[in-house]
Amino acid sequence: MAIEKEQLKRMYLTMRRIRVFETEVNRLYAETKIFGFGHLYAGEEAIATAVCECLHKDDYITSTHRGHGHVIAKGGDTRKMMAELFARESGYCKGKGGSMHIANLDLGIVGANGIVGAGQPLSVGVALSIQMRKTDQVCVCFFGDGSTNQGTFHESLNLASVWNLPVVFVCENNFYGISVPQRKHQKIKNVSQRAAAYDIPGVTVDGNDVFAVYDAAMEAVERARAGEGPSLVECQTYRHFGHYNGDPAYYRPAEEVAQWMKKDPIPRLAGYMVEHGIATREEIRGFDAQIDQEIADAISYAESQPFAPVENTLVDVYTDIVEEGRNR
Ligand SMILES: Cc1ncc(C[n+]2csc(CCOP(=O)(O)OP(=O)(O)O)c2C)c(N)n1
Ligand SMILES: [Mg+2]
Repeated sequence: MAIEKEQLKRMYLTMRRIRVFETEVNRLYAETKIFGFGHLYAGEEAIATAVCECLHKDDYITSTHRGHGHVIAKGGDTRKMMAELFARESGYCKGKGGSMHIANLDLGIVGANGIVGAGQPLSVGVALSIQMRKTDQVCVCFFGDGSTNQGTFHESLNLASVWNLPVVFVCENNFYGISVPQRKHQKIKNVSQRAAAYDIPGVTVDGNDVFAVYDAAMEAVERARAGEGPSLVECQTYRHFGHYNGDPAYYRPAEEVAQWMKKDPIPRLAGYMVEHGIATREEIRGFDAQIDQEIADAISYAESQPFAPVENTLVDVYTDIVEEGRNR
């Protein structure tokens, strides 16, 4: 499926936006400007970008603990995201969700999720609601290789298959679940093999190739939108940082890291654009400068905002101790 020139430039900008956001967030954690755990998406940008390019604004996504890239690709505002990470009131979840809980229903972002394997059943629920409301929306469910050993993965694929639900399961196989390599946590080579057990289509693509992801995702999205049911798209990739911001990832062989760095999806796309006359090197440098500025602005904005007030700590929290009129 052909991608228009302007669309490709937009995709480059999105990938670069995710990369700079994550690189800066990594620095901000190290400088203790922000706190907690940050699971960075750098290296995996082609997946969220290409998949979300196949979606409409009113389509849904479910996400993971490594969710910043999904939010940005689905149209999230980097200022509101950064404010959330800085625990400021103007963040997406009023500064109370943080990195692992960014949600925004206006953008169809059902939420990042700190519980591995929790996004799959959520996506089935969303897809069931689409089917019951008889709209042509779809739900994309992003998840990692490690989560495919959870019961929730199997239950969700089974139910989505049996009920023919409009959901696209997108596995971001970065070959590790924390420090455990995929070959030690499951015997299958490709996660997509598991589609056969639920009689749904399953494909494996190079997740660092934005075109390969786009083609596979578009086919699955169109199938779901046409009422033909779920698919499993496995995108093979590699994270540039450790599992989380404090992990130096010593368990990964240097040679393996070096091999994957050569397949970095961003220079790959830039190279393609230059080679095919879609953008000049100078234009690419202009795009990079534009994104650097945008993320710098997002950080200044976040730092200028007031903290989430302590008295609102229990507001909007489902587990609030019931106090008349407070928990809405
Ligand atoms: C139910 C549950 N079990 C364990 C954890 C701890 N945990 C956090 S991330 C992670 C690994 C996830 O690996 P994968 O699904 O491949 O995603 P990746 O981090 O590689 O993107 C684990 C085990 C958790 N958060 N939730
Ligand atoms: Mg993984």
